[in-house]
Amino acid sequence: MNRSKKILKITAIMLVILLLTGVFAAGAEAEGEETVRVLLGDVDLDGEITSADARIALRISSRLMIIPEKCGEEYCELPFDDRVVLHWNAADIDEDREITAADARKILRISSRLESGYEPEYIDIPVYKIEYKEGVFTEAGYESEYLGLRYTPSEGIEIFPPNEPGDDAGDPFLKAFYTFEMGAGGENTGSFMIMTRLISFGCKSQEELKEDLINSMAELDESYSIKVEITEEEIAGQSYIKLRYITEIMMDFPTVFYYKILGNRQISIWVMFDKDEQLEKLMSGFSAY
Ligand SMILES: [Ca+2]
Ligand SMILES: [Ca+2]
Repeated sequence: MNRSKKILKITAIMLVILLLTGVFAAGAEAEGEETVRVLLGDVDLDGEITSADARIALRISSRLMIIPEKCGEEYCELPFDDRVVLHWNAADIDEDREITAADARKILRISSRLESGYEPEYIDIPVYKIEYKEGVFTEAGYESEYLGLRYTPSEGIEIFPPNEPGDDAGDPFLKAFYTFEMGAGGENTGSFMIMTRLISFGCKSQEELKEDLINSMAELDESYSIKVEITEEEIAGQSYIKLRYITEIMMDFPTVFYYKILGNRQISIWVMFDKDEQLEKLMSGFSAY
């Protein structure tokens, strides 16, 4: 299999895995730099619950919209990432961590005063006020101030912008929530990819993420006989959760994921290789920004 086909294949598998290991946390309980208060149901953040909010929630539920065009002044100042998280949490009025038609229906009922015993409910959501910035390719390799990483490929390794995720490449949701930063690989060297994901329901600590991974992997293990090892490791001086597994789904590829929580993003580095020397060689290119 040539390299680009291999990368395309692993991108498709990776998305499946990311969906399987969905990690959402209640925003109100998480630690952020600052929190802002949001009225549940006020999806456009203009301070009141109207039929416009129900309409937006419905559009979000059918993946037709990510973020409303208008919002209250104090919210409009926030970076895109933070605003997505606020709109998202406000739309999930039944607080089941999903935006569905049921949320839209409930918001509509409140706006038409049909919801008996309705009391306004507010939640505090952490905001980070750091605009997400993708890394750049330089003469020496790749660097990202946001991630605090540089990558300098060793001999035989090339770096490249990773392929878009297959058929979903045009999906605005994927584009907003997942950023494919870069990939690297070469003949007989294995390959890796860095991607980041916006955590739409607020943020959790790295410890909580680790616990979630352990729990969701235990479930996977039962269903798919996946061997999993979860430890911690430093990359460029930062601590990452390291998840290593071998599975029949992956067949010939041992796989390692590195995860880190950074503000409202989850950073993943996904490595596929045949031998441990290849993993070491690939990872030795990382240094601190
Ligand atoms: Ca509103
Ligand atoms: Ca919901």
